[in-house]
Amino acid sequence: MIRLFDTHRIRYSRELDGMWDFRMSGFDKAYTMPVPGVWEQHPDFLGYRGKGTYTRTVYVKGGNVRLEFKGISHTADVYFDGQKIAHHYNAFTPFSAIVKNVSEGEHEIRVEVDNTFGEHSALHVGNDYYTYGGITRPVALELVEDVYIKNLRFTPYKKDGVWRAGIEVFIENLSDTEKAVRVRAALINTELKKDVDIAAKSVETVVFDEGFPNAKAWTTKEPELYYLNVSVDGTDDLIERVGFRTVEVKGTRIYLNGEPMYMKGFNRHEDYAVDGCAVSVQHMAQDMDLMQDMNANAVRTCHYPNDERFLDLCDERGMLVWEENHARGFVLEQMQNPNFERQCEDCIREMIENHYNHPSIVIWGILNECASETEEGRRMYKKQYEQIRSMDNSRPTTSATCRHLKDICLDMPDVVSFNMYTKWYIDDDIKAVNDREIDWIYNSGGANKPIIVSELGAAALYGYRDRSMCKWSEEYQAALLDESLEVYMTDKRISGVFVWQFADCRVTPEDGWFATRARCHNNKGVVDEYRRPKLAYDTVKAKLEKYGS
Ligand code: ADA
Repeated sequence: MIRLFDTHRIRYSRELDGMWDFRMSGFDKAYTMPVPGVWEQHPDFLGYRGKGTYTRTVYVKGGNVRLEFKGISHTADVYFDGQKIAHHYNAFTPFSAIVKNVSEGEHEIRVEVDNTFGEHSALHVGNDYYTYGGITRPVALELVEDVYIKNLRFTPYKKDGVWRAGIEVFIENLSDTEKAVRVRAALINTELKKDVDIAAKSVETVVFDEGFPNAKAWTTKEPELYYLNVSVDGTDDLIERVGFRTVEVKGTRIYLNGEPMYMKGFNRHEDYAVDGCAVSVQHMAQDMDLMQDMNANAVRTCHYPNDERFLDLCDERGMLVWEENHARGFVLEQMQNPNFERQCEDCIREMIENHYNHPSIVIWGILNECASETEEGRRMYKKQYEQIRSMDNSRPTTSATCRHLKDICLDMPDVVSFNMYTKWYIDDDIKAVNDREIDWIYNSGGANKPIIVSELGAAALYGYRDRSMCKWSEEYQAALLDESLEVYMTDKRISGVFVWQFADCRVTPEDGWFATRARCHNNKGVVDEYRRPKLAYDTVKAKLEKYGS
């Protein structure tokens, strides 16, 4: 499934999950490979970095074929009957392509997938997570009319105590002639309609602005969701699931529906022992169940946009989301890769265009631990914050820094966030370091802003118990999290904490520094990669229950 609900009743849509033919460059053998999936699951490709080709045939009745790929890791070139129809970089954002006037019958789809590193890939690099290879998220094949709904945006707000919403419907006319169409939007027993003329080969935006007096708010405790059903002349439709909520920053707090909110939860990589990054819905649900069992109300999509089915789950469960663009720990030299700025810009645009309607996303993040201590870095941070605000001014922005006492970008985000590993990487007093960090933030552009501790934690090897409390033992990790959360969650200057990290994840073995991590995994999970709880599980559960309500 491509979403956790049906997005069409009129438009023909089917999913291309299943076994595709597969060839890996340099291998003579023919394979079949599951989609969604990662090729690393096959014994011939356990750690393979290269170029693989997926192929399958599809029968279509004829017409305009629209293919939607929710994620291919990390670069894709898509061919339809041998003609190239799309190129896309980045495993973590969706893309689509349309082939017009396809004849009835069997047709071939070929996807050339590349997960190699090099200058061509500024964001997927050797890192403290793994870049897998494959068609890692779902694929849908649709048939669209010459006039179809390209996208829609839902912006809820309150006026005079009544819920209202702006609804923007983006309609594309693929034909060579102008078209007159009627657009309908149905939401909570309200039916709206507008007639519009759309010029040939263009996109028109139809805007509704309406009150919904019977709407109930989306909150973490009661995440009320509604189906917004938009159609065009009864020949095309798009169904979105929306929630009425507002997010705003006032002084040093973040407000959800006018109430101060405290975000408490986990950093979660999309990585599961046997799934790789192609995490199944069952394992997404398991992650959600475990995080909520530990009393979390928030999750950070470290360090990239997430699978939309997980975001759907967050909408359903009232889980607050910090979603961020794809970047982890780049020094200035890496940010000066000639592809870096364009690849970041593409990622931000695709993230917001596709994830804007999720009520659970309450903050956009950028550039985790990048070169925010440099003037050149500052220019790029500024450009990315401006891009986000130009696309969405309904949510605050932030960035997780580790350039402690040197960061020169704290004046730009709405919320200041920092990652801190006191008593893991730096042996010092947790409270003293925290006080020093916040004092410095207040004097370096971050005054009068909410503060979030976006990462804190320690590593432990699952099953390694040692009552001496040495590092890497489960006992040490539990004790460090207990002490850290006590300091951060009782500090009234802090509006949220994200434990690093929910689950152990695979790291890139080719990279010298990360290859030194035990098992070639980042072992700071509260559960391991099979979601087996460590001692820290109950420690974090107790702390998140006690504080942050
Ligand atoms: C950084 C980084 C995380 C992870 C963490 C760690 O804060 O943002 O991705 O690498 O350090 O485990 O050291």
